[in-house]
Amino acid sequence: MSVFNKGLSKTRRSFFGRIADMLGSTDIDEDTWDEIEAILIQADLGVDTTQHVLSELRKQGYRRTDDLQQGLRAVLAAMLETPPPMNISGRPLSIILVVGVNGSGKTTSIAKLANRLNNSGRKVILAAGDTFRAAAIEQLQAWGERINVPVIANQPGSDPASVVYDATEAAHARGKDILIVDTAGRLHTNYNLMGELAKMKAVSAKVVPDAPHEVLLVLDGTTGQNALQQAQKFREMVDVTGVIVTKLDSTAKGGMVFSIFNELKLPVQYIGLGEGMYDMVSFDPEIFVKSLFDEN
Ligand SMILES: Nc1nc2c(ncn2[C@@H]2O[C@H](COP(=O)(O)OP(=O)(O)O)[C@@H](O)[C@H]2O)c(=O)[nH]1
Ligand SMILES: [Mg+2]
Repeated sequence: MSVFNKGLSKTRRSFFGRIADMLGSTDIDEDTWDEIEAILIQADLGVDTTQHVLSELRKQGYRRTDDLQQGLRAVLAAMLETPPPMNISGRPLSIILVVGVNGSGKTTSIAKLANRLNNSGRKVILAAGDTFRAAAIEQLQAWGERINVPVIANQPGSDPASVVYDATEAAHARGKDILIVDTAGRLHTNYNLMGELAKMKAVSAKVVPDAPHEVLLVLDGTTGQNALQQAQKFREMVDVTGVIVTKLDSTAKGGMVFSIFNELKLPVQYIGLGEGMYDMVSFDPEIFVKSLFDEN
């Protein structure tokens, strides 16, 4: 079983993998459409994306449920896209800002990404920009030690923008080519996250023109459609360039990935399929859809 296949087993077993059994091999009637609609809604594609899928399917004029199943796979696949290569040439220093609400999986995803890049020969350095809690800084430092990537940090409560500045200096001094910045994600009204992110962006741009080169939004896949609302909030604060969807291994709501494409029109760069260092894969539309339907 592939990483994809194993990681997506909850969504597959609860929904898409059952479609064949549910629909059987008969003529299509109104009940068929109701059943498909129910499955898509339960898999958390959201109302708009579900309606899009149904209308695309109805256009095909299928008569038999067997054809409908194949058609569904095709319509779902057509919504997805292979992510473009990230803009991280490393010349000069490439900066990746990672944003998202607390608990979405930012720090873990940063470690996984840093490890991938490091293993492919890139020279990576991390900035502990979530300075609100000591534990957040320590968590990134612990990962840094495990994956053998340096982490630039300051005292808890210090200005995250100055951590970013220090990290760019360190990156230059140590000949690193990619800086990944961890950030805080408290969406409280009395806390100026927008100001904090804007300041981190400004500091990056001052040191390296065009930085940050990528702004990756981390969305918790287990929160389904709520993650889409968070995404809208973050997009109002910062120019998001791509998405990492985490925790798809622990949810049956994997259908939310389709609405990210259909409604947010943002590329999904990676998906998280577990807590371990290697449990994050580049998003591949074909393998994703296949893994949602087929056991092998
Ligand atoms: N099952 C699973 N857990 C994950 C995944 N990514 C992150 N987590 C867990 O989610 C929790 C929060 O992650 P963390 O990186 O601290 O989130 P942050 O607050 O956004 O930095 C931790 O317990 C992680 O181990 C994933 O892809 N799958
Ligand atoms: Mg964190």
